[in-house]
Amino acid sequence: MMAGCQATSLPSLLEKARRVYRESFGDTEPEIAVSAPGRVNLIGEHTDYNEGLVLPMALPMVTVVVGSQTADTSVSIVTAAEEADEPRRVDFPLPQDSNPLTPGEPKWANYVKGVIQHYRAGPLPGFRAVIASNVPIGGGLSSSASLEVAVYTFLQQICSDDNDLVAKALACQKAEHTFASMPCGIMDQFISVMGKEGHALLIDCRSLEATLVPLTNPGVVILITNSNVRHSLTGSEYPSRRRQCEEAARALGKASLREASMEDLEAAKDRLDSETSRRARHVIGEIARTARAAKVLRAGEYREFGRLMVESHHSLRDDYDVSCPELDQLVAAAMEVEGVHGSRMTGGGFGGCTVTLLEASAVDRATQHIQEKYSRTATFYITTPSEGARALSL
Ligand code: GAF
Repeated sequence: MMAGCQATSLPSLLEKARRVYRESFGDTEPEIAVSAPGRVNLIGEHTDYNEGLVLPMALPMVTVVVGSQTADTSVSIVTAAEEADEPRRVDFPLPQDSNPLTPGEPKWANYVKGVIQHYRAGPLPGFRAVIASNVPIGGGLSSSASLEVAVYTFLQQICSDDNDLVAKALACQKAEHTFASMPCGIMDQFISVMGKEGHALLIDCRSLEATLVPLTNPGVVILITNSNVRHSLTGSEYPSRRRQCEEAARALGKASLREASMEDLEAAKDRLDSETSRRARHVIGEIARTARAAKVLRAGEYREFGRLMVESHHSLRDDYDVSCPELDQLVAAAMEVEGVHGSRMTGGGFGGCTVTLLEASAVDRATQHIQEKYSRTATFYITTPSEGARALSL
């Protein structure tokens, strides 16, 4: 699955989680194991919170939760992440109406607490669990959504609940809004819940309906390149882009930018400052590009799909201002290689990864060329569309 870097395999990740569980909880074995994937978005960036279209796929990289129900009313969670510079264990009582959970320290535990607080299919019993993940943190591949969805899936297992999948994605999104102060759209949680092996998913973020788009041609490869510039979306940039989009929609008299056309934008140009207008131009253009991209991908028109990817990158760089010099370098270098159809930044931006669509025969020369041209050290992952959250057997 990898070029340049080997992500821990699922069996080793699971084994690591079990070992940490034994070390943390008196040499007992966990009874339940679940996993939930990270994602890469092929196209449709910063459109989800504008009720637009997105086209992500679930990754083979996952967050795993192993654990067991207990007889009391407390929760104990340990992270197996070696690089954690915060305490690796948290213990707290289950929330009650009179005593809800609130965000605090350590930060990694907020995603877990948020999901527990918003889990509505309860009542929850006490439990203890260990979390292990091979989704790169801060790499723009949705490590947080995979953690939220994995925790939710674990809670479903202990409550024997097979709740509505859309409700599950929405509860995890709410956890991120309220416990991580990140006003994200629905894409990351949705794909982590619903991903399907061999398919990307065209998600309509207005109706929350999704259509499978097959992606199984062995001659075509999806390459993720990590810039190793760490992105963080909890700062002011993501919320301010979201606000600008809402402001643009209001000025255009629309419920969301999904309802707006380029003509509407042109007609309203005196009512919008130039920056807000560029933000809206990206979103309106990107929604149309994503609809077309899904169509041409289905038809196997990879060159046209690649062209749309590059157009998307330029729009994110020039109109939405969420790229950075490192991501631009990686895209430019990829596009110099014969056999590369397209490349773009993926996810929220300001660092993280690019996604590149290329011929299988071009992988070695592409990774070599990109690394030669890149001013830092890149990490490469050759990846395939994978399954959404699921229970694992122990
Ligand atoms: C982040 C958010 F979490 C998503 O909801 C989406 O807005 C994405 O940035 C940009 O497309 O991953």
